[in-house]
Amino acid sequence: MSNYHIKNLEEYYQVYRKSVRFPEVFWEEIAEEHFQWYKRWDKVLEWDFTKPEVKWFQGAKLNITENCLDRHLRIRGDKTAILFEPNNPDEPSQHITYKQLHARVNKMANVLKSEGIQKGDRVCIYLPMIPELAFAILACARIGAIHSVVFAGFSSTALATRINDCDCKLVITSDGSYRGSKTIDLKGIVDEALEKCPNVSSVLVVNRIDSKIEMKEGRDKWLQPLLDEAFDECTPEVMDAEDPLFILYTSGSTGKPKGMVHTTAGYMVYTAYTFKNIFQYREQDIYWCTADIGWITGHSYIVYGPLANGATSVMFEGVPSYPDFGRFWEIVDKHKVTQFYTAPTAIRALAKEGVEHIEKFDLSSLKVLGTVGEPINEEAWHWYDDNIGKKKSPIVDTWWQTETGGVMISPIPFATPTKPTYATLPFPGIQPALMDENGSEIHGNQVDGRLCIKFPWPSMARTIWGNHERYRDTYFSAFQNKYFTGDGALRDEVGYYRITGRVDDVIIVSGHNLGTAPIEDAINEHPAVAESAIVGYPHDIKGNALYGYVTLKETGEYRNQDNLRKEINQLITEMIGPIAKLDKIQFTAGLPKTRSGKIMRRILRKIASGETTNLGDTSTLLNPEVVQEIMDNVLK
Ligand code: 7RM
Repeated sequence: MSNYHIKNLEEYYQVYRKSVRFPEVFWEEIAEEHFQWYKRWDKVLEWDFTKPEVKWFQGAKLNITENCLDRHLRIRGDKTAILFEPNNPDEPSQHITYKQLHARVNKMANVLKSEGIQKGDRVCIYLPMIPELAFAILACARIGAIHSVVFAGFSSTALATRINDCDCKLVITSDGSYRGSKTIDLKGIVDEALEKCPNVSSVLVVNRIDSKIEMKEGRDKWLQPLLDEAFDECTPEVMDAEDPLFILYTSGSTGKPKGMVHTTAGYMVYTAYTFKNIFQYREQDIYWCTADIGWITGHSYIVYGPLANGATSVMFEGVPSYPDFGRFWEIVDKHKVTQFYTAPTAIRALAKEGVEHIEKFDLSSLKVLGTVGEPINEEAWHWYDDNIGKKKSPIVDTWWQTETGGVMISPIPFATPTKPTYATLPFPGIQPALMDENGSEIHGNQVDGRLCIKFPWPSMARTIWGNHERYRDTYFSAFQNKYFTGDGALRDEVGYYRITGRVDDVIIVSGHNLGTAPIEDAINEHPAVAESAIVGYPHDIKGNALYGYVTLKETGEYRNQDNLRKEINQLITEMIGPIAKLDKIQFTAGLPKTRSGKIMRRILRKIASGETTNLGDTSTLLNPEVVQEIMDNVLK
């Protein structure tokens, strides 16, 4: 009996029940049947959410790249592993076979070794969506180095913070990147960041755009000549199940970004198993996830999950709007994509452009459509279903997080009947709970509450790099003995979940998590600014947009200062990146506060969303007069 590929709803419930009653047996069977281990585990699971401590497959020895590469060579060595589609449609696609991928990863692993990188060292990867990004990730995993990929849209300050937080020794980057009709000077950003990173001793540079860049003597090297010289075999490092595989930063509602630490065996087992089921993956499929590998979606469902299954994973360098809004559909048609996985913000942006961009292309290869990153609204869901899936491809609305490593709540195509805006049912092994504000679990259906998970799953993050206490405080202190997701959810009459959104100060803009605190910190750096508060408000395409309320040190004529608006956004771009720029900035005489001095964001959120009458309970307000002033001058 193989419980690897779930085929219908009855089987789902059967597998799910088993995964809850006998979690260790359940995961052990999957781990045993589908992966290669140098040594078997001594114990499947050990856990204690009060510490918190979670260990899966303790005692096992493995290398994840052996599972993603070597074991495929004999049976599918000439099959395409990575199908690279460049930004420029006139540049040829690259079909990188498992054999070629293996050789290129091994070469890169040997280069890293010759640069002095050893097991446990941290390597920062700051690259655009080019094949070298996948090679670099796997090369680190090959030698047991811990990769920390930083999305190449982050600014030099954000990059420096991340490099220093986990003390990376080496950075892999490129001269620049293509983004639609523009190029971006990535190496320049790295140079600026490294002025603040004394411990980075070497930088390996991929030549992507053939630009003239400065190479710092003794620190910077072009990667290609080193690869040309390197041997194409590198014995995989033997890793413990719980050895860290990677660090990936995610924004918190306060403080600096959190370096989520994922470990080897559990992450591999869970991402591979979810990939296969959620996309109903079959050997001949061409799978495409449009995310950037700089986010968890790309780590788990462009690189590790698909490759562990021997799949063909499309990697797209460009943007949905270049050369025009038909690009995604052109690629689906060109490569006969069978599974397509994207974000609601992309769907909404494409829906706005009209169907003529779709009609030119044959989308009949598609079997499964996926969405991830934020709640999908009903209109976008139907547009996707009607125009892309032609009502015959199930939509998997997959809910999960950087912290969870893999998809947690999602339909299983052809098994779970879908329902617009619902992520539907927990994946086998996942035990959700809805909690009320007093910390009690809410049982039964047709209820809503805060979404927690009450039992460990293999791919959960094990800690925050260098700050286990923050890990405990953030995720395991709000509700006793449970992992708190930070999201709110409701459960309908049949037990389907609908994620309603964040209940903390994280705002999801175009699918990117942004903490309000770091943006406010950036604004407050401006010499003219006294105080600021950021809230989200609904936006047609981005899901949420950012509204900033800013008070100035010098009052007087403060309301219309477009230069100041530009300067503030410039500061945010420098400190975080363009994704965090504010859509609207209102200068105000003051911010509404409670008697204890807390900014009442709830009120600001309502005003930014266009609410003018029902502001809820304002009885604890210290300064009601500012609310009227803010409402009178709200930006439409
Ligand atoms: C994979 C990813 C995590 C946050 C999460 C939610 C939101 C993600 C959905 C969703 C509703 C979904 N990781 N979120 N997927 N909300 N429906 N299908 O996005 O760490 O970047 O973000 O994203 O709020 O907590 S993430």
